[in-house]
Formats: sequence, C-alpha cells, structure tokens
Amino acid sequence: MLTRIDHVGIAVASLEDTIPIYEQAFNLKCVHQETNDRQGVREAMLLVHDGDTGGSYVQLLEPIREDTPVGKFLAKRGPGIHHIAYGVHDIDAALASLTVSGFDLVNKTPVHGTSDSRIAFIHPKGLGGVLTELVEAAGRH
Ligand code: V0V
Ligand code: CO
Repeated sequence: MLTRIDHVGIAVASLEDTIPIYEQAFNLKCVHQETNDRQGVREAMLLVHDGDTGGSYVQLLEPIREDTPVGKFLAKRGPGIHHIAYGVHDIDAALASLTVSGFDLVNKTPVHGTSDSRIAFIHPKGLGGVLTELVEAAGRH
C-alpha cells in the first residue's frame, strides 16, 4: 500500500528563519511554498530525493493562527516533528482498508494537500503516538 516516505512534517515558528537552516545543513532546495487555509499552515517543501515513485521531502510548517493543529502543537510541545507522511498510489483504497481495520481517521475522505495532492490524516493515538498522513500525489494516480 505504501510507496515511499513522502515527507516528514516539522512544526516551526518561522519558515523564513528555518528554510535557510535546512538548505544550508543538508544542501536541500526549497522547491515549493504554499498557504493551506483549511489546514491552518504556511508550508515549505525541501526536496530530499526524487525517486521512481515520487519525491521525498522535508515539510516545514508554520501556523497561520494559534487555534490550528500546528499552532496548538507548537504552544504545547514547541518546535519538532509534527507528522510523518507516506505516499500511496490510491488514497481512496488505502482509507477504505484502514476503515475496515478500525483505525481512527481524522479525514474519512481526502482533502487538499500540497501541490494539489490528495491527503488524509490518521489519528496519532492508534499509531504509536505518531500523527500519520497519506499522500496521493497529483498526476500519479
Ligand atoms: C496532537 N497530539 C499529537 C499531535 N497533535 N500527537 C502526536 N503528534 C501530533 N502532531 C496529541 C496531543 O498530545 C494530545 O494527546 C491529543 O493528541 C489531543 O491533542 P490536542 O492538542 O487537543 O489536539 P486535537 O485533538 O485538537 O487535534 C489533534 C489532531 C489534529 C491530530 C486531531 O492535530 C489534526 O486534525 N491534525 C490533522 C491536520 C494537521 O495536522 N494539519 C497540519 C499539517 P494527549 O495529551 O491527550 O495524550 S497540513 C499538511 O501536512 C499538509 C497541508 C500537507 O502535507 O500537504
Ligand atoms: Co504534511
């Protein structure tokens, strides 16, 4: 079902301050930036590796308000790893399978993700305390 690690989501107070640090530390390039109002974030994607099944990235996340998932996370825990995201070919099939298995889906149907991907979150409680996202990249269905 999973094709790759698509990204590791990292909660930060400031994209502007953190992007250059990641670029310099690992010689990464920031290949995309976007504001996602529904998710309450400004995000930056730094390409780690472009593989056969799609890219893998570091995703830096800055909250656009305090009452958002990343805003609450930052206030409670400070900056750090917020979620892991796995690539899938068919997110509808993956969600159907997880529903049958009884997992607690934050999104029962896919929502809009970075670069027009379709994404869905699975609650951290059922997965070892790790907020987990599935990503079906645009055009790779
Ligand atoms: C909260 N908890 C976490 C967590 N956030 N545990 C692990 N990782 C996280 N990131 C734990 C928290 O410690 C509490 O545990 C419990 O969940 C409830 O916390 P809360 O602060 O009251 O938070 P809730 O319940 O209001 O919301 C938690 C969920 C929320 C996971 C439901 O964060 C959510 O809907 N996340 C999905 C959307 C999202 O994260 N979007 C931003 C990224 P205790 O204290 O009860 O044990 S957007 C993105 O990645 C995009 C656009 C993309 O990739 O394209
Ligand atoms: Co993400």
